[in-house]
Amino acid sequence: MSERVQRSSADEWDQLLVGAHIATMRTGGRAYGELPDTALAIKGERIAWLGPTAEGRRLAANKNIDVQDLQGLWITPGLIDCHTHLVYGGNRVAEFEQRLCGVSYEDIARAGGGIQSTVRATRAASAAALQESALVRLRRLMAEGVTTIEIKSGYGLELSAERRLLEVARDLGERLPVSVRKTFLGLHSLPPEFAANRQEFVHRVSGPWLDALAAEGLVDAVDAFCENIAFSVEETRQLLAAAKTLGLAAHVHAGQLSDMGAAELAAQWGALSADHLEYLSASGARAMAAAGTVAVLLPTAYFTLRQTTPPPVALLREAGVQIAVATDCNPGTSPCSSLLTAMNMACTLFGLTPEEALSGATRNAARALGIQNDVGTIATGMRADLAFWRIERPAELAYGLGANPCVGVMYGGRLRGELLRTAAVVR
Ligand code: DI6
Ligand code: FE
Repeated sequence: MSERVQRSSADEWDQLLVGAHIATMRTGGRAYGELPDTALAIKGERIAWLGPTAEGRRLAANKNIDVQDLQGLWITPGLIDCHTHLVYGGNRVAEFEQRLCGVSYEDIARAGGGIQSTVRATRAASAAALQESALVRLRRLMAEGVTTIEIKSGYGLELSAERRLLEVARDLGERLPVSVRKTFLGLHSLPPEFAANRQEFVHRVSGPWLDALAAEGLVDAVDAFCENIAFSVEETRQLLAAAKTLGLAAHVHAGQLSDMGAAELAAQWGALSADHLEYLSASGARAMAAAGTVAVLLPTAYFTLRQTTPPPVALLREAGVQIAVATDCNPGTSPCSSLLTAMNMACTLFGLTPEEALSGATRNAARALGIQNDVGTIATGMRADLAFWRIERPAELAYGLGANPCVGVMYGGRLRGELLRTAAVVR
């Protein structure tokens, strides 16, 4: 009986992958959730079956199914970059030079540079120009196995420019096979035209602007930069409350430069993630664990700002907080379009294990976006978003600097890349 069920489902498989090491990134089994001697069947956009190689071959025999022998490659879930500011105008290379002459990030921000200089360049840029520059960065990420990316607005800070950023983010996902999650980072920095009227700005962001953008289907989640150079806990709370009313998810930039209690706030409002967390108290970590709020670590921003206080990783582990890792790709604090580099730095600078770093860019990144039932692990029923690697063991993904062992990427069952040429197509 069970064989008949399996046989009838095998009739519907499109592809069977054999001869690979599979790192499912599921918990509870071997390291990296590795499944030895396992074949993976795909039907349409989804993983249809995982089981012993010999059985997979037998079920697929004499059927119209593509059987590919991957000859020792590793398969992981497609990587997920769960925190980026991918779309922006201009760059901040002059500020990079200033910082190297001793001017601090905060001083530059207070003098009207920093985020504000990117806001000026972004407001002046056309949608086409924004898309072209973001495409370059997105293609680099995708070449490293990224299949889902979160993209924040936050460099427009007026309704029309924020809309343009979110539309560009949406369009990137339509132009390329990658899945895009769109976050309205309305409270990123106070724009100069509201310098004398903070309250009015927070009111507009949390009220009419959020309502309009959400109604246009441009917002999956909101975000706020809760920091002494940006927005207070009370101001952030207003945006989180508005998001909750609309049934939208939330993220919070918390504890990047100081501990203002933003992690507690994020947890209290059931935010999916609190991000950065260089400055985090034990009570903040406990609150996050209790609420299931994921800690998104951004080591390339820490590196760029040459910070010296890493996030309290031991505390996060002890409290049982799930840890994700992302690029924070942005022109100011993380001009980085390499998630593998972020994974490396999560290990070398923050002390994560390579397995934690890879979980952070797959399973826990999915959780940080609320899409863990769809992507981030390899299991029957999950979307067939997969990355293929020429490596000996998965720790290699966090080990290299500037190395890219990705030889193919599959988006919803569709394969792109070199893999097509190097794997032996059996049938
Ligand atoms: N924290 C960051 O690291 C980015 N935004 C934020 O709130 C940096 C933004 C920038 O400097 O352009
Ligand atoms: Fe950020």
